[in-house]
Amino acid sequence: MLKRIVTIQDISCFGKCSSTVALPLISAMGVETAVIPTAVLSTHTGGFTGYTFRDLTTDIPQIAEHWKNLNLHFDGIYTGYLGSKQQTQIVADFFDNFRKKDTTIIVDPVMGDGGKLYAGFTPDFAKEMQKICKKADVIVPNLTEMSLLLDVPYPETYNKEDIHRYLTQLTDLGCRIAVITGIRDGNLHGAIAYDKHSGKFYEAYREHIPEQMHGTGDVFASVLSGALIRGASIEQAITIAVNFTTDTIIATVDDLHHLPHDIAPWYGVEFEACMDKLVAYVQGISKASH
Ligand code: PXL
Repeated sequence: MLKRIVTIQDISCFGKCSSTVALPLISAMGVETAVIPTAVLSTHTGGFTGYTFRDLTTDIPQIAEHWKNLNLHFDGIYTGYLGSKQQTQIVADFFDNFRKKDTTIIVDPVMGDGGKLYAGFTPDFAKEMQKICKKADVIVPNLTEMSLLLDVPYPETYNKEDIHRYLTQLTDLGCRIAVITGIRDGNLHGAIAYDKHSGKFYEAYREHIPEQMHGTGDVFASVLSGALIRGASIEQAITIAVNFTTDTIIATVDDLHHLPHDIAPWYGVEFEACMDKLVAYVQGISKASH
């Protein structure tokens, strides 16, 4: 039976992030992908100036109401960039209305990166974001979002013990599994997860590519969501997400140098060139579980 996810995040019309990444990637993983756009922007906010921003806060409850009448069922709910603080309550209500016992809820608490908030966000957004992290099964912050959620300083340096402590504190917010992305360890780059049910930590790494590219967090969270819904364990899911995200970064490096140096990172990663790898990773999940 085809599995179905709904992803709740913005549409950035240009710039390959959020819904325009989640839709193709999760679909390629063999999972139907419904969308609820939280806002429509002409581009993402990570570099471009002068972008348009249409807030869709009042549309979301109406979409949810219609879907409730249709009795739609979702195997996964995956949330990302929200368009307003009020949307955290609306999304929390959506979880309550659509969660069945077999639904997996993945929250990417999108708020910032590199120790800085994204344009339009204030630190108090974190208190609101905690509300939906509490109701999630899996949360996927980067180090900046972890520091906002836990109200600790952004860690410029850290060791594995620090990350393990942050992860357990993140699960204390109420979710079962926390994954911190963008972890550096020498020449490696990856993610560490903690599952409070098993009490275990899991890690996945690939080589660090010293280039800045926008939208990689959304690639990671989308692939993680698709893998979990296809039945991967959290260990398999972070391995696939780290591998695929790194594949897309490597595929983009050459073309990056054909664009002006300052704007190139804004154009996102060339995940389109790596779809065959994604399909192969998904086939690996079925083999592992049969
Ligand atoms: O990639 C996260 C993201 C999603 N959506 C919008 C953004 C960003 C990050 O800058 O601006 C609109």
